[in-house]
Amino acid sequence: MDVKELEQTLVLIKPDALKNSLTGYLLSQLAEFHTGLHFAGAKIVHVSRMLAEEHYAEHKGKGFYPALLDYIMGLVHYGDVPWKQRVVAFIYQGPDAIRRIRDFAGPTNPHAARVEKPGCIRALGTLVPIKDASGSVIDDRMDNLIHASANHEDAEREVKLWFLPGDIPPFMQVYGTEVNKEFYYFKEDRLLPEYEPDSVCLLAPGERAWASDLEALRRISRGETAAVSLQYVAAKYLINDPRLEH
Ligand code: 3AN
Repeated sequence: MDVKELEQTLVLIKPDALKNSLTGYLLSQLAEFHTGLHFAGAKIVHVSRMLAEEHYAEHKGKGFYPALLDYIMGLVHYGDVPWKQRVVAFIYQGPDAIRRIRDFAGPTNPHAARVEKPGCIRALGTLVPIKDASGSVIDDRMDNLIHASANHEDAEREVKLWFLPGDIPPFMQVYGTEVNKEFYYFKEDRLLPEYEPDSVCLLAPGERAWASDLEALRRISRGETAAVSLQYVAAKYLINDPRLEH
């Protein structure tokens, strides 16, 4: 099968969709019958700040960025109930998967979605004013229920950020993997070659990992610049790990 047939895209069912009991509706909208796509991965994730920052790295510095992190971390919709702070992450796979899912999701802004594409998923979302300390409205937060990768580059980055190779059935894996040969420990934003108290083992020898992550870890451990940050690699290994400061 050629790679185009196996195109993957990341979908996140966001906390506003969970809160409004829309998960089943969204999944039936995206079913194979409608989209022609298949699940390649699925997990329930308590989104750490590290993962949220990496997922939305392109928006860092924008006015809505802090509110966007709070939103994806579930702090907006489940601020007082930590165990409900989660998203459901999926990889959908199949021909033209990125564009097909984006078509079902619709425009980013829920108001625009209602006008331009009534019936699309995001038409059910809402806009919430973001206020500064003095109470003045500085922007809007877009509660748009679903995340869907925007293009091939984002899809690869996002699938590898949220999923390990072992989360995906072997015949559905499209990105290069490699067997790791080193120990990599992580502590306070640093990469360590050996265990230190309170460090977390990201990878041990013999484990299969994304080849691009291993290349990044080798470069970072030599003090060289890597294509992705240490936080980008570490965030995935720390998904749902209670040792991480959430
Ligand atoms: P999409 O999710 O359609 O790919 P992105 O990647 O540009 O859109 O934005 C990611 C998320 O950031 C959106 N889902 C939305 O919640 C939020 N966002 C994007 N642009 C704005 C904006 N101008 N004001 C407020 N929130 C925004």
